Amino acid sequence: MPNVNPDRLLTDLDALRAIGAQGTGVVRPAFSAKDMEARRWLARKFADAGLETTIDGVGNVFGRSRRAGPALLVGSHSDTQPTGGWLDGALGVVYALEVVRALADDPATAQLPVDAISFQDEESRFVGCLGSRSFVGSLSPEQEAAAIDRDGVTLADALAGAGLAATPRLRGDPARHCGFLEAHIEQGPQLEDDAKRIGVVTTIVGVRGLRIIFRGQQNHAGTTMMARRRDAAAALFDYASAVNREFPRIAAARSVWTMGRVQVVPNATSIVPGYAELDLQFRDADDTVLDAMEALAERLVAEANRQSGVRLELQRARAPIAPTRMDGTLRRHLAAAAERHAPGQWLEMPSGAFHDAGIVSARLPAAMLFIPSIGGISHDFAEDSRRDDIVLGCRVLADAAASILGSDLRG
Ligand code: HGY
Ligand code: MN
Ligand code: MN
Repeated sequence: MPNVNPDRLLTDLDALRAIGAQGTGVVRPAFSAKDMEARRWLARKFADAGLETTIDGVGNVFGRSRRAGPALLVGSHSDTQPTGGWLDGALGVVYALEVVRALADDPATAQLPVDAISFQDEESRFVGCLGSRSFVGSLSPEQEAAAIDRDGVTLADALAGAGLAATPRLRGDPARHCGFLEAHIEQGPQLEDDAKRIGVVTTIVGVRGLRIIFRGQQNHAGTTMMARRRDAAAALFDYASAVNREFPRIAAARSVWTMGRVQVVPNATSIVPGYAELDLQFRDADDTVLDAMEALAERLVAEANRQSGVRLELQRARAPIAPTRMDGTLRRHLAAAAERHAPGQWLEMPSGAFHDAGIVSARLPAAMLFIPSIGGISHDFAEDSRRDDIVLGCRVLADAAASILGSDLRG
């Protein structure tokens, strides 16, 4: 059995947390100074664990085992949301490091090859899952050219600022890897609600994002009578109300939609706004439901343009991510390991968050393991998990990795 070292695991997780720490959370947006500092730290840790380590041209940190393949690729991402939790992504990256060391520490598994990776920009500062898209060859030149963050920084500027513009980019070699495992916090309440300690993921949701632009007429808040106004913010509020009224009619059981980014210009109390932006993000595990939601969003724009003096325009706000199913064979190895370490305390479940495993699954068999999030909280400084759940999750992942590499999956 691979020899996971709890102190070593938790010490490294706490060390990574300290890079970009703010209160109980972490601020390490892709390509920021703290993100790159964390990547260099990780590269040193991968090298100390005996891996041939590279930080590639989009910031992916890749540690290649010196043992002959096919190898198992294990990892996640180490960039965070603007106000991120300390475990989102970081858990799976430090688990990958610990799985490498745990297998090496056991003579029975010491020859099994595990490659480790931290992908870049999973959190969509520029392109959601930028690093895994680049690694599997699905990052389009158009996506890259259009990539700009919410402060107007382009991806090209960020790459240059991080000193990566001329650095070669790694492309995953399908002959090198028999599969990809990603461990992650659940980021939701299901495991805690069901008193379970391990989740084996079945499907990962698809995500789409639209931006609705509202163009009206800026004017004086006192002298412009209501009938004469072309109030961009009022039109935005009406549109958002229409979404919340109409989306439930076509939504499926686990459909979600979020309007978490709003801009009103000039955002002043005594001025009728002439311009506004609303981001509408929606997710589901079924592409036909996503298609229906997108068509409804478009219909609501057309209806608003027929009724108000404010002009609405619909733009795509992010690279879409398609729903994906996790690999059945890898899932069975995760489930068997979960039963060995937490008998009866695990379940199979969908992921409401998207993950690099969803992108990688287009090129490699991929599977995911969840540990519980306390209170189901994530994408918030309050994000946390119990230390014993963190250790248990790593033991299950290491055990599953060893069983996968010992199986005929390696061909
Ligand atoms: O938003 C997501 O699902 C991921 O955590 N970035
Ligand atoms: Mn994540
Ligand atoms: Mn996240």
